[in-house]
Amino acid sequence: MDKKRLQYRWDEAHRLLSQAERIVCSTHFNPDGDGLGSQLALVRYLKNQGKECRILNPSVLPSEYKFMAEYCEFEVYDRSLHSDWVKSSDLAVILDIGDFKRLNELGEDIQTFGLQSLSIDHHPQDEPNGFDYTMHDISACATGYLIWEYLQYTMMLNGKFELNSKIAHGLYIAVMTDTGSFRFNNTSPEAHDMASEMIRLGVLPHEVYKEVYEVNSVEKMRLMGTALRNIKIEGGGQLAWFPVTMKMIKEAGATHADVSGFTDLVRTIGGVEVTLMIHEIDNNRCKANFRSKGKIRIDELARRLGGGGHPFAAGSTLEMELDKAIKYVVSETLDVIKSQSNMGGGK
Ligand SMILES: [Mn+2]
Repeated sequence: MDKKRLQYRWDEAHRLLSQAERIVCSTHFNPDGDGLGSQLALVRYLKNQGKECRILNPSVLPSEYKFMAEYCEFEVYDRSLHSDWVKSSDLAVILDIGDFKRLNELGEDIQTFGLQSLSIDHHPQDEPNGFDYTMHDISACATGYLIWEYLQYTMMLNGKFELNSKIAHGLYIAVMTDTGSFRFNNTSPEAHDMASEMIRLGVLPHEVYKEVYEVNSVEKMRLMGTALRNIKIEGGGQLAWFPVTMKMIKEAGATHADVSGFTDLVRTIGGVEVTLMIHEIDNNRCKANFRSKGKIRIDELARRLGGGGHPFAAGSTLEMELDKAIKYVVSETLDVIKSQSNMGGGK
C-alpha cells in the first residue's frame, strides 16, 4: 500500500493510540483466533511503546486458544475487579467485533463511563455502531491484517522496525484462523503477503498449525461423530444441516464450545452449497450457524434472523426451542438457496 493511502487510513487511529496512556483492549464474546491473535500483537506492540495496556475480554480463552495465555495475559472482564481501572483509562480499542453488543457488560461500562472507543474490524457493520472511532475495512482478510497494516504505518512514521517474532506469532494466528488456513474465499494475495512476512520474522507455520488445530479433546471428537451421523441433506443436495442438542453434548462429555469448526467440516461434502448447524443452548434458545461455499450469500439471512456476519460465514441466536428453531431456520434457508439459485440462472 502506498504511503499516502496508509497515512490516510491510519492517521486518526494512530492519534488516538499514541495519545492514550492507559488502554483497554477487548474483542467479542466467544473470541476467535483473529480477535485474540490481533490482541496479542497490538497489546505487545503498545506495551513496547510504554503504554499501560490490558486485555479485558467478555469470555475466557476457548480451549483451543488456551496456549495463548503463555504469550500474553488475557483477563475476563469482571465489573467488581476491573471497572475502576476501565474508568481511569483513556481509550478502549476493540478488535474484530461486528456488533458493539457482543462486548456484554464491558460495552455497557464503556458507554456509562464515557470512555472513548476505537473499533478496528473487517465485519460489515450497521451505522451507528456504538463506537466513537472506527477503522473498518470489510475487504481485509482478517482484523490481524489491519493490525499489520497499522504496524507498517508506525514503521513508516518512526523509521523503526517494530515487529518481532512474538508480534508476528499473534498476527499469523489471526490470518491463519480467519482464512481457514488459507483456503476460504477471503484468502487474498495480501493474506499470503502477510503470512510470508510473518514467516520471515520467525513464525513456524507447522508449529502454529499444531498448537491451534491439533489439540482436540476426545470428547469433542465423540460429539463431532454424533453430529456427523445426524446430517440431513435437503434442497436438491445443496443444504446440509444438523442439530447439536444439549443431550448430545452431555452424552459425549463435551462442552458447548466444542462445536466450533463443525459447520466448516460439513461444508466439505460435494455438491453442498450451504451448511447449517442448529445448536441448542438451553430449553428456549438455539444458535444457527451458517457457512456457504461462495455461491449463496447467507449474511442477509443471518441478519434477518437477528444475527450477522460475513457473506459466507454468519450466525444468529434464536429465542425458541429446538424443534421450532429447526423447522423455522431450515425452511428459511431453503428459501434463500432456492431464490439465489434461480437468480444465478439455475446454475
Ligand atoms: Mn475476523
